[in-house]
Amino acid sequence: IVETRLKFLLNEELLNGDTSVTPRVGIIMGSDSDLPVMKDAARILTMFDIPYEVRIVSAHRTPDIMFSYASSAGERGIQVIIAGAGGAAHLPGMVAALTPLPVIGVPVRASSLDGLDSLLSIVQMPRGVPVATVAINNATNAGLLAVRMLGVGDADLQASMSQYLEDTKNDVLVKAKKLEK
Ligand code: RP5
Repeated sequence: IVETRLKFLLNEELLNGDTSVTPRVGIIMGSDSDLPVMKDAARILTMFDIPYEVRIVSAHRTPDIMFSYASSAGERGIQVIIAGAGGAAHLPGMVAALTPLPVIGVPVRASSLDGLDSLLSIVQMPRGVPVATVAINNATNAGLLAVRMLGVGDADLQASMSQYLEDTKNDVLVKAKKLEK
């Protein structure tokens, strides 16, 4: 992955998205206050050249919008949904109940319980409706998992992921070498 492909994305650019291409990943979140965490998923998808859209969709405040978003996502070309929420974080589970697409949940640290409330709300889905849950505030891993899902049957995307892993390893080796000096 070439460093120059990394763009720093302003919040507004993120929310507007690139309307010229059909998004393959939907990044949704319960509030704009989740955006500082959730933009890490967008950063990863940008690195891998995967089109995405970003939307504020609240399970509690805009349940009708959540319903229409989740139930129409597949027919609009979305292949994976990344859903972030904090507190009593129902969004990922509710969305997973409304679509056959894979849903990745990001527990956002939003309350005095340090994100444990969000984590348990998202990870403890009852049998039958899975949400692939990443660590608290770890939207980077949500983006990477979405890339891996889209990479099934896509050799080029898998090669890019292997390169990413190689780059990650080299980063560690460089830092370890510096410490030795
Ligand atoms: C959740 O409530 C959102 O996902 C957010 O993490 C949390 C707080 O929302 P705001 O009060 O900041 O809008 O629904």
